[in-house]
Amino acid sequence: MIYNPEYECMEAEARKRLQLARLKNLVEKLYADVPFYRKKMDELGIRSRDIHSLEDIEKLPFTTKDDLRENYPHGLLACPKDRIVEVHMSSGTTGKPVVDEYTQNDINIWREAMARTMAGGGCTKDDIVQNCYGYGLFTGGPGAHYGAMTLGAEVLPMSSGNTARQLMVMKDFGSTMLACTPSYALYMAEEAGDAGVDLLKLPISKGCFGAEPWSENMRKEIEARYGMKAYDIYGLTEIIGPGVSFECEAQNGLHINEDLFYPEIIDPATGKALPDGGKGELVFTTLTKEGTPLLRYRTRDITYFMREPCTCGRTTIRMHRLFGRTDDMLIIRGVNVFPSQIEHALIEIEGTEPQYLIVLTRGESRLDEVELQVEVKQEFFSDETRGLENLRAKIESVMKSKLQIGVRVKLVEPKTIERSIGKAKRVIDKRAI
Ligand code: DLL
Repeated sequence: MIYNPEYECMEAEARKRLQLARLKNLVEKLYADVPFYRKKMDELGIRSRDIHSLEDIEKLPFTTKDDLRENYPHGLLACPKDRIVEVHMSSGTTGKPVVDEYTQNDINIWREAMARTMAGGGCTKDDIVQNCYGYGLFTGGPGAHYGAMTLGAEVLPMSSGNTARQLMVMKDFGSTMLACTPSYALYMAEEAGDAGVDLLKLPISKGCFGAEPWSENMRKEIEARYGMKAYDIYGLTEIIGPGVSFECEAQNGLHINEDLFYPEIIDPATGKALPDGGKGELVFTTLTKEGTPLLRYRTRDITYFMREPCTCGRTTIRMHRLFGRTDDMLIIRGVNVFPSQIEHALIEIEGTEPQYLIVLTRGESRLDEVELQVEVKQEFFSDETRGLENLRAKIESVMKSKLQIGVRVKLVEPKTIERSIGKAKRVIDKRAI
């Protein structure tokens, strides 16, 4: 079902006119209300009157994750603080989170974007949506919640974890749609087997999965294990959360809600627009947001645009499912983690050396496991083992509170971790995705 044909099936020229009008408005507003953008635009000598076509967007400055970090927490706010009704956050590069602050109107836009997204996966008012994306500061839980409610579906706000209870609810309440990370969907499927729950006999028939990289193989496996159609959904906290782009029944690229989020693909090295179909870094401008609107935000996600018409009837531009990122951000159990965050946390712990290695695996259980090898000062090894054990427990607890994920720490003697002459190799990712 197409939730909003007026915007999703808009004629191309009409959409461009709408995007241009919204872009000019945004530039005007950012210049007037956000000193950070005013300064950037003054440096480039550009104002909204210089924007005559969508191509002119290239004259405008980019925004990066570092800009968000430096302006934490409220530096990019574009409206009076008392208009904010909700806040979400995700990890930034060195510990400072990335913040999205929403006005009521922003929440309404998010509802609309997520209603389109979940309708793309077949959600209707008759569905019972088991929402196991995390709630709290993460955008996944509330995003899917708003989308399902807007469509009139029934929502089970499960949040992530407690798999035995997830399976019980799935069975007893007859969930028809699943919303979670793809790796958690597979983990639950494993557990279902052990718990004697036959997923193929349950009414669950579709799911919308995202927040982390996944492959066609994972899709096939989820579809086979649940007897469902599995749809890829994409988004990021900075832009709105989930709801930026989504697959339709054709499962051939993700439709971008481009009347709300203007997309570009650039060469990450030069910042220049790539010819159509070129694979590069995805950049978004939020066309209608009020709280923390962003101009040309560099997502660091790699994809290309697909402009051929889609069989579903939507006319929006599509992006290929992601190929990876231009930076070293890891997504572990759906949580964004930068190796630099780990490094920052370690520096503050007495007794550790700044040498570490992150080893990622995805075992039988299908959940990501993290081993953090840390070099510690020699004296710890000559000490009684209690010292080592205390240090290990301390690092684990610091990591848990800083990263929001459990990490198994292995302490190693100085000079054990292999040194590299060039860029240090901090991560060994053995997950087969
Ligand atoms: O993960 C928003 C979201 C929630 C999307 C639920 C889909 C479903 P962040 O925590 O800010 O927001 O992480 C955003 O996650 O830049 C991508 O690198 C990655 N990502 C998100 N969706 C996908 C996907 C949410 N479908 C970052 N495939 C993004 C691959 C994805 N990677």
